[in-house]
Amino acid sequence: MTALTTNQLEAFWLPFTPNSEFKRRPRIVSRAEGMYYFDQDGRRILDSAAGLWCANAGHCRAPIVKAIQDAAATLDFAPSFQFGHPKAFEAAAKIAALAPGDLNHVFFTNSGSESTDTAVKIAVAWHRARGEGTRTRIIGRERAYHGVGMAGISAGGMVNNKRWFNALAFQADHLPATYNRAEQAFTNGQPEWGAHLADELEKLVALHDASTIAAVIVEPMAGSTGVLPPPKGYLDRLRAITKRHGILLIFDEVITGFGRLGAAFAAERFGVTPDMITFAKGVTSGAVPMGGVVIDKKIYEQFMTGPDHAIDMFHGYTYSGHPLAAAAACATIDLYRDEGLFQRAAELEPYFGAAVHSLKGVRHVADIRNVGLAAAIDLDPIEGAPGKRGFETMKTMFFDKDVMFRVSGDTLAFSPPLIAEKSHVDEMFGRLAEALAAA
Ligand code: PXG
Repeated sequence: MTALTTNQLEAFWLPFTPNSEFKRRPRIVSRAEGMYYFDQDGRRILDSAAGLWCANAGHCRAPIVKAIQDAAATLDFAPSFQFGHPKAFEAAAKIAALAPGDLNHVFFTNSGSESTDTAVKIAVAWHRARGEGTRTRIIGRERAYHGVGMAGISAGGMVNNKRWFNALAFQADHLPATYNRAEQAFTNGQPEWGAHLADELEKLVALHDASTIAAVIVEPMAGSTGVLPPPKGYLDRLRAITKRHGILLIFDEVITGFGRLGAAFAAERFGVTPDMITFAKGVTSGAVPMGGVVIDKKIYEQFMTGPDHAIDMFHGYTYSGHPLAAAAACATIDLYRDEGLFQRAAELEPYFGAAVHSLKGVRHVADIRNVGLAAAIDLDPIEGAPGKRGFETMKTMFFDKDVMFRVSGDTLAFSPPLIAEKSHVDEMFGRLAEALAAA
């Protein structure tokens, strides 16, 4: 395969990328298998990021590939407005079966961002349908990432996603982030400190009154801003406070869903059941775009009380429950079950945690956090150039050490496919230690 020329690189504006720099020396992969990407020259690169936190079953797995191929040849598209097709129902049932409590209904989207928009709209509509139409306020959290749709921008807590687009966003309040380096540095797993930060929700209730608040949305473990595991007891408190005030609790499990934390959902791992769970990424192991919201039956049933000819909720996407995505989801969830991949992630967690913490003391390492098969390493920023050390480390690792991972500022994030072996874990962190020591 020949390398792409500069002209061929020009048209595609890559998302969340410095494009000019990228096009001078592009990082391009053209094939994938299991734990590895391959570049156009056949160089093998260890995928320590499951793509973008999504290829949880590993890449190009045969049963998923076959399901997509069969679907493409059998039913390329079918509408989900007023009509249906079998695989969408099958996928919804499989997802609902994995979700805890009464989270029995699934609304399909195509991405995490659309899932945030959907969950927030359902929350506001549900309160209105019950006669509490004043409940419209959404509460997110600092350092949250809920995607780039309007609800994600509004409820999210990353400054670069907000400041450019603030004029378009709706007003939302934010709980404080749960991370505090002075209290939590180099914690392996959930920090002891920080459960009390959930009590800030009581202050927001006192300020605005519960009758104006529709929902709280949080990532059970913040992913994009650098793997922030919830402090012990934090999610339980959030659940208790939301329940007390009739506020819906939404877990954004776009990253934590489908085994990342060693259970189907983080809700299961942490023993806290929200009213809605948003998902995407791992539902198809990244093979076809798909997202959605798992919804508690009390919410769903509230919408089912109108006349027979009337639409119950004015929301949906052309590609909600797309046949290829639904087929991929069914095959992926079956593969997770058949290979016991969630359990496997749980079993590898102690080894993975010890391996990442072995980098404590390595040059430039300022903090390390982990839970499940997710870990982040904060590097000390280069003075006057925040983000540069992270960016340079990512490039060195990709080009010279054959390892791919995610970088956000000076934070490196690791989230390998759940099929990872101990040798892969040694490889990713061993090579990183070498690269940092030489930098
Ligand atoms: N919620 C969460 C918790 C996410 O992590 C989204 C929503 C949005 O999903 P879509 O499918 O619209 O992108 C995400 C996305 C990173 C990284 O490097 C994380 C995401 C996407 C790209 C990069 O951490 N998460």
